[in-house]
Amino acid sequence: MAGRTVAQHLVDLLVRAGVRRIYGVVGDSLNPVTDAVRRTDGIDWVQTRHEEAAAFAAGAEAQITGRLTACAGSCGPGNLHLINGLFDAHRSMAPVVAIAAHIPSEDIGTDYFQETHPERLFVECSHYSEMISTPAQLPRVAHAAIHHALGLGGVSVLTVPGDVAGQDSPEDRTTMVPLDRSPTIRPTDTDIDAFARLVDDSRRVTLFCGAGAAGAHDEVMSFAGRVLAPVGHALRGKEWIQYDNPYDVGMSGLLGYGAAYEAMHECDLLVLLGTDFPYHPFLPDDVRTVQVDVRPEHLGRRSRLDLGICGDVAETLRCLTPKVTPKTDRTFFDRMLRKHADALEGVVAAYTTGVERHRPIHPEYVASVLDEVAADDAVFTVDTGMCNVWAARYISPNGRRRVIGSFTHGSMANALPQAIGAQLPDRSRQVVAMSGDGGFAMLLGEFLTVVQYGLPVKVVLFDNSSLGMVDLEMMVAGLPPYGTTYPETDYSALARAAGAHARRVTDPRDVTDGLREILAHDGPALLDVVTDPNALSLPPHITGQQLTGFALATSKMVLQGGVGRMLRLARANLRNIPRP
Ligand SMILES: Cc1ncc(C[n+]2csc(CCOP(=O)(O)OP(=O)(O)O)c2C)c(N)n1
Ligand SMILES: [Mg+2]
Repeated sequence: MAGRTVAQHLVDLLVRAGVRRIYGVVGDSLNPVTDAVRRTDGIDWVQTRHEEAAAFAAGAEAQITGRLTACAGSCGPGNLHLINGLFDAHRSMAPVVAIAAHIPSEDIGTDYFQETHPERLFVECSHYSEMISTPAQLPRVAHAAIHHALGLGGVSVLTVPGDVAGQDSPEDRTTMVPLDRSPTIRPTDTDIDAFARLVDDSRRVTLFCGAGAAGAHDEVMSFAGRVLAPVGHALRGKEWIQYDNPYDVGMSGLLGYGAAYEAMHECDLLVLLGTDFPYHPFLPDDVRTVQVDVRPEHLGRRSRLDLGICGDVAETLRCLTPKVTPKTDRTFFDRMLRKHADALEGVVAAYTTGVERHRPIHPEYVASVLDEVAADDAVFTVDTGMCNVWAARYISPNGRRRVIGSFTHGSMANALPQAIGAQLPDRSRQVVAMSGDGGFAMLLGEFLTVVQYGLPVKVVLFDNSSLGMVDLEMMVAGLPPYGTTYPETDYSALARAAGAHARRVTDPRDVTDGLREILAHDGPALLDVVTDPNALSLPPHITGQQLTGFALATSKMVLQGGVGRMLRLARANLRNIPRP
């Protein structure tokens, strides 16, 4: 097509690569891009209030749809604001192209008004970060950006000076590679044979799964069944692996529960499947370890590695399972299932009965009711902070629900903008943001975005007037809480002033009704639940030192922690143990 500008050409390429919307905030240097979006069918501009939210939303849309998404910011501060959301998208491997508009090309290098160097600034949060200095570069550089984001999973950043974006673009004869069909990576036969030998030589095998086990539920179950292996998971593996799992022994890590830690430490072969689980103190160093990952650079970077397999989890297990000798000794497996059920019974007993009458409202009660009343295919976006703990323990995955958060980057304020990106591609799907009051206030302006677009996002606000997670961390470190509290704020009044439906609940008897009411509302809605700031949760494996610190500061605090519907699964799995 002749007579296109660089911006128009770029937008056309993004549409061909599957991008349906560009999230961002407009600006002078971005005008050629936004104008091209305005004139192009099949792509919309989504106007967020803060560019960080634009990047979070783009990352969430990519995680929900699996498609390429995009965000943009104007020169200098405009695109600089994208950075935290881009870090999150990149570390979640969400394919996102970010357009960083730049100052006029003739002024680069003169400390010009708003001058930054986006092509340098974004290097650390992208696979590809390049500047388009002349129109002739556009076709190949844009293709490279798209293919890096889709092919490697993560962010590409294109820095485009406003004047270059407005110039005429050259002809483009490059064919877009259809990257929506990702290839299957199959390990070599030598690797599979070595893997099978290790499994056959081991009496007690444990599997530990991460987000890389997405789409491999059946393969993991049949392999676990053949070798009688307990199956644990990391937080990001939970939504793919924990449901319909007769081998479940829970989650390991700071928010862990159940017997995953024991199963991983007491086996003689640990199989890590698609996990880049970062907390090496939770991984054994005296157990033989096999790791399977499509990304060879992840192999062995967290733990001991006796065999590293580069391959898809599902494909690797499809090749491996028929080659291993079925195991018949159930001793270890049954012991771990019992341990798991006991561990869950233990915390449920500690999680005081009568919580439905507890005032201030106990956040775990809110999460457990939300789990019951939310849709079977709901998307939950979860704020960093205590909401992470409540979602990990109470939101039951089922293979249709999705749970996304800032699980690798660990940024606050992710839930609300991620809900925007999760809702826009499908307004009929229930999207619930589980927000902390600190996180919600941090990107509060995005609630106006939700209302502006009439998105039926439901915000469940865990309003404890505090930065609760940090309160807990300070106590664990033996410090008195400091800088962690906020004055009480009626967020329901704020939400109503913004034009949404909202309700504030302070009485636990209103929680179920309040949740049902906002979920049923046809439009943006918020439930401000005034929750107990002293609802604490501790990982099952804290050190003595941490405990001492904790004990120092905790004299008046109540230590509680439930596990919701997981106990039912654990009890049901126990029934599968054959009677002697
Ligand atoms: C951008 C950012 N700033 C600071 C932190 C450190 N931090 C982690 S959780 C948290 C508190 C979150 O408070 P809130 O959203 O109210 O959730 P709560 O833990 O109280 O449920 C803080 C300050 C962070 N992770 N990200
Ligand atoms: Mg809070």
